[in-house]
Amino acid sequence: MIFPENFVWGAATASYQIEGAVKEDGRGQSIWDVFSHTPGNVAGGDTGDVACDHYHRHTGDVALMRELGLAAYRFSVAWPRVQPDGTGPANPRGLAFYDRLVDELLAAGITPYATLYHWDLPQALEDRGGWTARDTAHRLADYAEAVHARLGDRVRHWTTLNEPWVAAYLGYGNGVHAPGRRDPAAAMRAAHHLLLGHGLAAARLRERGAQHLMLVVNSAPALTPAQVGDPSAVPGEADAAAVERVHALLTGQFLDPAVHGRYPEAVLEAAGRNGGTGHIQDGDLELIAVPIDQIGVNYYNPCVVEAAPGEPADAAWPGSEDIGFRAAEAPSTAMGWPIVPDGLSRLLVRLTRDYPGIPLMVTENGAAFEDVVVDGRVHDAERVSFLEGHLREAHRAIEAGADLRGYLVWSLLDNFEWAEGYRRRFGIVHVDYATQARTPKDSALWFRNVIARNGL
Ligand code: PNW
Repeated sequence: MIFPENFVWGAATASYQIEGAVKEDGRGQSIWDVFSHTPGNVAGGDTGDVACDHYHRHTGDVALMRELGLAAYRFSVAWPRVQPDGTGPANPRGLAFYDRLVDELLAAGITPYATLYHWDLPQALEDRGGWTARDTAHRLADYAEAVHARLGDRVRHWTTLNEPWVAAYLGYGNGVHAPGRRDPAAAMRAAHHLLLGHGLAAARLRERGAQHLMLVVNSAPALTPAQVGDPSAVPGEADAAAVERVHALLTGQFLDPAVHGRYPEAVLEAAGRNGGTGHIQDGDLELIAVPIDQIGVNYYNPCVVEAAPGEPADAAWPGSEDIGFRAAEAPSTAMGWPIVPDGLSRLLVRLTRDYPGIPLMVTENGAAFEDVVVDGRVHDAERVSFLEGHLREAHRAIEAGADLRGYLVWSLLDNFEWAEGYRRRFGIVHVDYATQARTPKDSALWFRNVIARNGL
């Protein structure tokens, strides 16, 4: 099972999840510093204060990436390192860290993929309304310009946002993520302002000559319980409508505006019943629909739903009031997420159909398991089988016509898994947080072979 020539193999991380060094070189506070330091928000009271100490260990970590044969490394830039208060002149000491990292990656023959926003909003901006405030979108564009001015001569691949659905609905809807607000109307405003920020930042990067622009969404096919494990199952009318609505709320809400310059009807209806659509101003959709060069897809598991009038609404899903969210009948990871590899092929094929002409990249795929180091090894056979199963489906999608250009595993390192803290390990490299020792798991050694032979 060989992948196309020039298929991009790599791994991904995010700033707050690995860097630590939260007070160094003038870094300001982010919403995740405040949120994780507020008791009750993160399992075990964990914070990103130290994390993988990548800020001090980046040289060794890049050497590790090279040993694994990664062709690409997707990282994110911490906005509060660049602009401690989210506005104003850039902090050169904060940018210098990414400058060093990029130079090391290039020297190792690894292509840097920079993400501008992977959820660590400067707290000073949150104090002015965060993503519920329209101004934050303009601030993102200024920040994007500052980062591009420093790194744009060497970084060719730029992502504006990572998973705006999570940032909006877990951050402002059900409060599971920072800033921990619980208000569906706020979440819908946040989603729009994130999109506006994407468009304004993308336009700014384009003006500066950026050529590979990507928006990264967490996407998943919506499936009925019967469709899990049975691609031939055909849902009834009501269930099919539920599936389409969930798809519109999760994926269409972001990709339809960004690519086609329009919102799905289901999103406008949900906004109408949750605070109104007044925040969507004339001309916004034109600003949002700046052409992008690639769609990044983070896939973990499908959304299993069925029509269920009278179910209590899920706080993270305004617009889904008559839809029931179900557990899939499938084995699951340590996150409790069902393992459904063919969800990936279904998704990639659909995205190619809905957004033709825009290449796709799997920007995250991976799983948490209960990994233990035994005699210097981590035998994570479950992760190997998870990754292998998903790669088979990625290959199948390509054969079915999906324009898939690369695959990045989440994650390079075990790291701060947001509300789950350090107890959930997604890395292909194990991290002992007491010593910061890195141990490549069996999955890392397996992945090195996959990369070397460009397939399975
Ligand atoms: C993604 N959910 O987050 C992120 O991009 C990563 O930073 C994260 O570590 C990874 O997936 C694994 O979780 C998500 O609850 C976090 O639906 C939570 C959800 C989805 C994605």
